[in-house]
Amino acid sequence: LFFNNIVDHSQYHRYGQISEYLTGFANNFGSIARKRSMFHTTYDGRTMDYLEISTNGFAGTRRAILIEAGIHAREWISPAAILYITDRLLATYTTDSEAAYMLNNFDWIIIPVTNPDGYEYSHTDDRYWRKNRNYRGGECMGVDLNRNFDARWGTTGVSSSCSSNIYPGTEPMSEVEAQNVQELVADIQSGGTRLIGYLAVHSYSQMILLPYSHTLGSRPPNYQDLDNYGISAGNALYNVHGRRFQVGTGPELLYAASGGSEDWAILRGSVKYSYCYELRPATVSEGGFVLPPSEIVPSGEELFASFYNLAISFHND
Ligand code: ING
Ligand code: ZN
Repeated sequence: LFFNNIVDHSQYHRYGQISEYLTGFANNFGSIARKRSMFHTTYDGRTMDYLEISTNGFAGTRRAILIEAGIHAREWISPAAILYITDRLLATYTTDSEAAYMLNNFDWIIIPVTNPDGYEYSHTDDRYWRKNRNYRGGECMGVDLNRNFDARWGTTGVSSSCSSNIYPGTEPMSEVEAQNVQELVADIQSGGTRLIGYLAVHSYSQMILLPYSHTLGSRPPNYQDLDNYGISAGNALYNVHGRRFQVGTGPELLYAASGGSEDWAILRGSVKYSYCYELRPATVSEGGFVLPPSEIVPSGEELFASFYNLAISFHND
């Protein structure tokens, strides 16, 4: 399945290649897709590239859905599945009713790799690297970007040891990657609440996590809708390849964790619907973070169906 002959979905790609694919999308679908770079470059000097898709001329009047993939370096299926979805949205939107629905009712902001330095490091040095590559001296390298956001920062699910995989940084939003996301969301939201959905994509566990992640003790005001839409999106996903994704909050299904982008999107970003997907596989014995590349397309197919289902729920809200 190579919708445009742009992206090779049979393997995982390096960051430079992924960035070139975004260029390819923008070149081939220039009237509806454009490539952008975020304001700050990363610690290792990379640009954080993303794609904007709009079928009404980027007028900024449509509601928008943001996809945040690859914030954790080793979760390679996340950028890969999102490249599949991006390719399919662009290549089939004139011929397929699902892609048309998604693109004609929403603008999409797609960040395929939200942690480019860590992602590259997981290719070159350490396949199990998770954090960014902000140097902090001695043994201490890297901040867990999904603990760095300004959402009950530092209160649960973190370690103050800077060598820990769940080190949240020195203060909320201390990391340029998180700042970039914050500024992008502020840009989209300027003048209102245009950004209606925030979809963070991780692996692994096969789950759709609902906010809040930081504690079991508090729920967003629209929790019942979030839960209903999540269950519906889980059923849509199941109907593609029979993979069951559990639906519930982080603390219910895994553990409590503060400073996550999913919570931040609601608490600070004025986003109405926020979800955190944990893609294939279900368990470490099925590969954990090291998912065979043959599963990129099936994983992308089921996630596409799930996002389509969410788009229907958001639109009918
Ligand atoms: N998982 C998420 C993490 O950041 C998570 C899971 C998010 C749990 C939010 C609880 C709350 O730890 C991965 N795969 O990183
Ligand atoms: Zn993750």
